Amino acid sequence: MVFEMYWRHFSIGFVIYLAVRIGHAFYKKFKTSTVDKTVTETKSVAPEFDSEDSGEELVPALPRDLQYVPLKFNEIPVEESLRKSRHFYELMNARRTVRHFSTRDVPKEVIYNLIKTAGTAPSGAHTEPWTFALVSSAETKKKIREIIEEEEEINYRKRMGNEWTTDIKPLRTNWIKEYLTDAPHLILVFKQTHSQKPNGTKKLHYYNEQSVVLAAGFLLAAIQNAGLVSLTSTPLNCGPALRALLNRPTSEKLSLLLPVGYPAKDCKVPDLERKSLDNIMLEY
Ligand code: IYR
Repeated sequence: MVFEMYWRHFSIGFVIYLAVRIGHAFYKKFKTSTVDKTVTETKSVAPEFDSEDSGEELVPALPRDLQYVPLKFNEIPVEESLRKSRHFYELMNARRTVRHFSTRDVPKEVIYNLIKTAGTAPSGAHTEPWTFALVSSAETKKKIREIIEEEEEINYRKRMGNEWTTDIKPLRTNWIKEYLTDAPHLILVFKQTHSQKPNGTKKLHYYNEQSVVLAAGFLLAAIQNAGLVSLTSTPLNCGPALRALLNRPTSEKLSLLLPVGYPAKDCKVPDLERKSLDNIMLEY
């Protein structure tokens, strides 16, 4: 009886109820998806980051009373900036990736300077999340070559697939890596995902990916500046075996392997062009 008399009211009430429920569900979904995105991005710059408070007393990784000193800044005239920037561009534009190395030695002192230069790169919260493993002994280079060639053969034959191997065919690469034993030095760049604070707690290495890649860029520039050549290689699936060979902890991941030395006598490089300024820059 009551329903028959008031069915219109009941219907309107039900529709309002449904609208509120649906609206609320959408609101919740939108809210969590924005939160999820933020968490994902935070995780990508600090993978070990946990926003939950563990309850332990936190100590900053840098000294609490960090001192400040005047910036050492040598101002140079604008004309000199122009000359130097042009000169540096020409130097860097002459850099080429080299796959054929001479066995000619390079003094270790030079390599130490290159690695010191790489270590001047900026890093997240000044964590300096890099380890440069310098390998110059013939025996260890041979072991590294064996590990890499074994994995690279599988990479080329199975893992990379047709599209990838077709794309790189003009570069005439394969799994045989003579440069690993010919070059006098190999520098393996490891990124440290975390380390330890002086009080023994875990020190998070924010932006370790970006920091290490920046350091590698500095290293490549330093190699070019020193009149040497390199190959920016990323040995696929070799990280754990190389880490074990060099006794590095699991908190370190292999980022890059750079052979450093002189080019082989008749070394040829592909005739490639670089994009022009118009193609890499937008001005606003
Ligand atoms: N890492 C392999 C394959 C390779 C991949 C790319 I991308 C290159 O630009 C060149 C080679 C190798 O070093 O042979």
